[in-house]
Amino acid sequence: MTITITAFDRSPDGGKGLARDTRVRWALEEAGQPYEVRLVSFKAMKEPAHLRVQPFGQIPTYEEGDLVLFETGAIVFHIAQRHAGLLPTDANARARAMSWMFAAVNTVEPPILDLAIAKIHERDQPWTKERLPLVEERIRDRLGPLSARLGDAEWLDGAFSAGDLMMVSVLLRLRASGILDEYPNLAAYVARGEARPAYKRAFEAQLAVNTR
Ligand SMILES: N[C@@H](CCC(=O)N[C@@H](CS)C(=O)NCC(=O)O)C(=O)O
Repeated sequence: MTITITAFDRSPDGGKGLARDTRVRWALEEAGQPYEVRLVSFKAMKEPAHLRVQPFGQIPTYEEGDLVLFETGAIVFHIAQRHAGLLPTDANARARAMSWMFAAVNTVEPPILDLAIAKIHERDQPWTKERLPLVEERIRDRLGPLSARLGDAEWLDGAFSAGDLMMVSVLLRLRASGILDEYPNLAAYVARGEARPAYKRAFEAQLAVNTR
């Protein structure tokens, strides 16, 4: 069955790979699954046809026959469950990988998003200059323990998993801020993720869309 995902017609990042379709493309590449992409404009994302697929008018989405999914955590988990390569076979190790997936989207991503919002959408607000250091501190509150847990390991819990795929994807958004480099083992962890052939294919595919 054909898998179709949605992505920005023109990503605001111009192809840096930070839009969330990249993590879905990456999961599909790791799983060796071909997919098609339906590009949507900002206007189309808020129209009824797209809202039926993604209630919040966002990308990415995932369609496979009758199955329609939104939320990257759910999409990557679905791909990981259906195909080998993204979740361990041992039940307990699988459950732990899921903990890292949730940690990525629920614990680490929110303060990173706050920083993007503060820098882009709230940059002209009179209180932004005062607020920024607080937002950055909340990111460090997450990266410190994450860095301690990773230590010298290659991945968060044994072999590379969907947990790492989500965590690396979330951390990538921090690179431009310089905060990631304060944690050399996390910067190296992200670089290991980016060095994976599947990531490179996903990155190139989204770049091709944004440089066409
Ligand atoms: N929690 C959602 C977030 C989706 C999301 O924020 N997508 C962004 C692109 S990376 C988007 O569509 N932004 C436009 C908007 O929210 O209007 C997920 O992980 O899928």
